[in-house]
Amino acid sequence: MVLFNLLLLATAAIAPAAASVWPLPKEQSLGTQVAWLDSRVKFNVKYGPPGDSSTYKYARDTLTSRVTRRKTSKKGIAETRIDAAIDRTKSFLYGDKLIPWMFNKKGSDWQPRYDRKTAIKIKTISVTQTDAEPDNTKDEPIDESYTLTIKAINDREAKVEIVGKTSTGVLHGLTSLSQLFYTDESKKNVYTPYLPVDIKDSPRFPHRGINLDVARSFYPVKNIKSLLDTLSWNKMNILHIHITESQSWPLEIPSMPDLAAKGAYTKDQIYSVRDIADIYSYASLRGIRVIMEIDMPGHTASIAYSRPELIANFNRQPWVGFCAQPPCGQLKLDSRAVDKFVEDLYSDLLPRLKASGAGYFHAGGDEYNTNSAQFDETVGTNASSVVIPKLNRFVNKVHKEIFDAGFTPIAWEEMLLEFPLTLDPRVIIQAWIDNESVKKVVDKGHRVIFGNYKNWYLDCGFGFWLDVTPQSFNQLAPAFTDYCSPMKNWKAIYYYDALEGIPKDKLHLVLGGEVHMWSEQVDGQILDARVWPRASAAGEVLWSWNREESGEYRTQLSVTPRLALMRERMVARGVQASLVTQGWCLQNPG
Ligand code: CP6
Repeated sequence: MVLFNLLLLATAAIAPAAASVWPLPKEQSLGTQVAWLDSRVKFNVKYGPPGDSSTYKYARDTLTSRVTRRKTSKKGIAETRIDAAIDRTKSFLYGDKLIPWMFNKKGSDWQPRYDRKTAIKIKTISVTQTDAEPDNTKDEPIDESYTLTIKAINDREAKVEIVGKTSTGVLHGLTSLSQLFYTDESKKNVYTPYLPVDIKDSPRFPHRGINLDVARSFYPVKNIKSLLDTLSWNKMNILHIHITESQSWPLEIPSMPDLAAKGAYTKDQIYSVRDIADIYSYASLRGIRVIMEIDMPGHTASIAYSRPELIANFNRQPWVGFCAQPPCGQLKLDSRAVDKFVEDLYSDLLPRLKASGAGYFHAGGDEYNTNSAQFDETVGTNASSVVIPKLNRFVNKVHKEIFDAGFTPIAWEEMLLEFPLTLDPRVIIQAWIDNESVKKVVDKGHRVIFGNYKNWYLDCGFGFWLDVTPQSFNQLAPAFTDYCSPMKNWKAIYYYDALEGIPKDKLHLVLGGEVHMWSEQVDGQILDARVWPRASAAGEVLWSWNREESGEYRTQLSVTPRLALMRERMVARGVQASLVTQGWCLQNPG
């Protein structure tokens, strides 16, 4: 044992390294040597053109002191993002935010010990953006690729190099960097066991998101910010915020103050104009786009608290057969008052979102109930020959207003597939039912976002209104275990393959996917444990390339130790993530 330890110190190498970057990079080669992060490591930053900023460097910069940056004229968005990301990276590299290496052996006697005489130290981290920053508000994917290397320059010193074309690429590189380091037993020293590191990475899909329902339950802004942080560590780049529902309207619209005043649960459970701007800019600094959804014409009962005349079949009892959940209530389809309401709403809201840098807006369109349409006097029947043309008019008018405000609209799949309506081909469709839906959407030539309820719904909202009795339990059991069980673990998310049956020439229409956090039975108190690490599994499906595409094959067993490590890392950074597996399994792999 002594001999082995000596050997260890002499070569500064430790046992085979399990890869630790989550999600798995497209290409990575990791060594087994140790390199220590010098406590006075220096970040050399080169920002992208244009401007003279490319010459700026951090003059004096250590792990424990804040960035001192030479004064420039106003910082651009790319510089602001990179600077903020470097600050975050530093905070993650402090000992108390890091995890110990935990594979293969019990205890910590196998860990490398810091030895001043033989240690290889990392003294510089250079961070470079090579290209001009793209317009993040446009409806097109941006280049998120990056390279990350850690190389010895002699037998005492190593250096880190991160290169991205865009600030988003640079951010991803910094995210990966922070995942390559551990603490030793002293909890003071910071090391990577992977020297030399060579990573070339880019995502499989441009759209990697979560849909958070903040209207069944209200989430304080601090929960949303924490979610944004954790999304960014998983290289997830979309927060779809389902902000209004039949149950509540928690969104302030200054020109229509009664909407939230009467539609929110309480006066403290309202997102103000400032909250929304704050959320969008917090997300942008982390490379995340926020997509707000105002669901309509279904799921709108809460509008009736301020404008009863706009809503059909409000709070009908019993509700079964007239809406997906109580309370029932849908916008009237062929009403000038409703048209005016949407115009007023959008003309208040959309320009503000545009100013916050948004490019997409979700128009809703799920679960429209034609039985309720019988009780909408502007429709008066559930006959499709009447309902479809009226729905078509309403939805296309709504989409046109969204286009006119400079956004690309997103709509739930029912609008295209169930009724079906004739939609502008630029409308992006969000599928949620099954793989058939995804295939049908691309067959119709629309772009699609996937995330079916059986695999990618994180909630257990189904049946929150049901009275489960000994008699009904067996009947309901399949639904509870299939979709709804809280035991649906990350593997159900990981093995989901939405591309089944999609022809190669249609693959470009698949933008990516979202996991869904419907909030019938979830609020901010337990959000972390419901979302993480299951959303991380989705994050890897969306980021990492599969066997056909890259020759890399990820089995669930090979993934378990990496996901477990990612979970520990999220916990170390303050997220109350659920457990992946026990320490014993990590220490006895295979
Ligand atoms: N709320 C809204 C929901 C659901 C949808 N939309 C939902 C439907 C079925 C299941 C789970 C959730 N709770 N607005 C569907 C898109 Cl199984």
